[in-house]
Amino acid sequence: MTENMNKINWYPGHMAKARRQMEEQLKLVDIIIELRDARIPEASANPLLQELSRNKPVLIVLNKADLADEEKNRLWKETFEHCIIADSTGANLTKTVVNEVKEILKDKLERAKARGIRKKVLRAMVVGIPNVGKSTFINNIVKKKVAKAENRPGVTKSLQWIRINEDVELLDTPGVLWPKIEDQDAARLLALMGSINDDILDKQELVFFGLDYLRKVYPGVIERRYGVDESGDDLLEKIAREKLWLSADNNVNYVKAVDAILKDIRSNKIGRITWQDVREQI
Ligand SMILES: Nc1nc2c(ncn2[C@@H]2O[C@H](COP(=O)(O)OP(=O)(O)OP(=O)(O)O)[C@@H](O)[C@H]2O)c(=O)[nH]1
Ligand SMILES: [Mg+2]
Repeated sequence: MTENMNKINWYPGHMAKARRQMEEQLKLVDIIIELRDARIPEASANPLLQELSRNKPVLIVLNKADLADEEKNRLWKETFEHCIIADSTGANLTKTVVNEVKEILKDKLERAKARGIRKKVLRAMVVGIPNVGKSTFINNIVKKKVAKAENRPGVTKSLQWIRINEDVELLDTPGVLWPKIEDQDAARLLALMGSINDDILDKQELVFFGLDYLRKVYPGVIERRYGVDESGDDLLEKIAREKLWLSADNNVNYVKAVDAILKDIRSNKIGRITWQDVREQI
């Protein structure tokens, strides 16, 4: 048995390549727009991206905010210097994002103007972990389906510049994770939200973890969704029996139950849930 057995890690070749290409493009970029998953604002921060973004201003977008706890969205927003809360599948975000970018780059724009450069195109690189919604966010901003978006990680494979208007260009990038995920609590949350290829995951373990967190932090939500008493060690079994996720011989069909619950957790079928709290500042 190797040391890494059962560890969650996913770093396919296209991510390493994307990282190199993002580094190359970085010199053309005025600002980085980093999408985080509002449900896991800390675990969805990629250390590689932090390295990449050195010296560039960063606008944090807490995306999928419609799936996260509204109150916690507000608390998280306060912890970042520049941050917007977004649902990229919802109302148009162009104005909010363009205004925010211009405000952050105000000094730079003024300097350009002073040097007689009339029109400076602002270039923003949109980065973030797989499946966080980068392509959807860009489509929302350009009001067109220019970037392919699907509900699985690893859809965007190459970099693509997209023009919003005469002032701003965005660069869509593939979601990148990092070669070795040291923090396995973060890895588990990434997996639970669907940012890691399901084929390599122990989904049952994820669901146990998920149900446990829900009954601790959001008491009542499991009961409301599945109509079962949420206490006890046999919660998964109780849910499966109540929902009739059974095999022919009347035993619990764990594969079916686990897949169904995981799907519910990833959409907002269980409710708006945030899986990480702002830590107390010491
Ligand atoms: N509810 C909700 N769903 C979203 C939001 N943004 C994106 N999605 C969904 O999340 C899934 C992934 O979106 P993509 O835009 O493909 O994500 P991506 O970050 O480009 O993914 P990769 O290219 O694989 O790295 C899609 O099913 C989107 O519809 C959001 O703000 N709220
Ligand atoms: Mg994409």
